[in-house]
Amino acid sequence: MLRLQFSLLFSHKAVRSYHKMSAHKSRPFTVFVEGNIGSGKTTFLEHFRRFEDITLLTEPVEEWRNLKGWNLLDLMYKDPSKWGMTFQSYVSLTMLEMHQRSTPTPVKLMERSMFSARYCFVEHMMRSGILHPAEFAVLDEWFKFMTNQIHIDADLIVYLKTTPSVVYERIKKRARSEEQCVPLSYIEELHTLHEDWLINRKHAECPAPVLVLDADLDLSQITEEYKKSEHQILRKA
Ligand code: DCM
Ligand code: MG
Repeated sequence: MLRLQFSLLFSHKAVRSYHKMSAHKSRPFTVFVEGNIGSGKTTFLEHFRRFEDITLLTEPVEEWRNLKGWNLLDLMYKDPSKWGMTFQSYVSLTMLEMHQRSTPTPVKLMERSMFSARYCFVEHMMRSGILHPAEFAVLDEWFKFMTNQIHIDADLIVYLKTTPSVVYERIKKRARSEEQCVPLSYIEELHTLHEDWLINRKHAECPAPVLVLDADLDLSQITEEYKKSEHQILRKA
């Protein structure tokens, strides 16, 4: 009897310490920052640099611009039908690597995700006929495999909501060389796809609750807007 009680006590203790350990080692609170091109995603991430215990993962654009010397972003914008598939499959790979990257902090903030790649950019390429239906089918099968077989953590999506004409002006000012040929109609279509995914929930799975911020505001006012998300992202009581 005594032995039984002792072993029960021991096992309770073991369970408690196991929980402590797993709580400590548990995965970080994971936030995706989503929004149209030029919506200020990178600026939003920079805002959080002042806080401790948060890992910032910016979109791997530099990797897309230099894969063994090849600028896939540029190739894709110059000849989307030829390079769209190659570009989006490399985007998926680099995004998956970001989703899988372990972080030493309790909060992980990521610029975009595999989900916006699929539901906004690949979706646009499919609908506009840039991707051949067979190319789309391959990308979609990869996406389904990755999201079904590999657990992708997501706790919150911050949606930097903008008006297409506002970000269009910003993109022209920012003058990222590859994007200079982008027409307003493309930005409008991407806007609709973000809205359909995150607000209207029309055609796809949304992996986490969505916090919407007004990202039309200019730099002098945007900090106040960003601050509205600190509470949820930093998990303050
Ligand atoms: N981009 C893309 N497809 C993706 C993700 C991004 O074509 N799946 C493009 C859009 C921008 C550039 O990459 O031209 C970087 O995105 P942003 O400026 O929105 O961070
Ligand atoms: Mg950016």
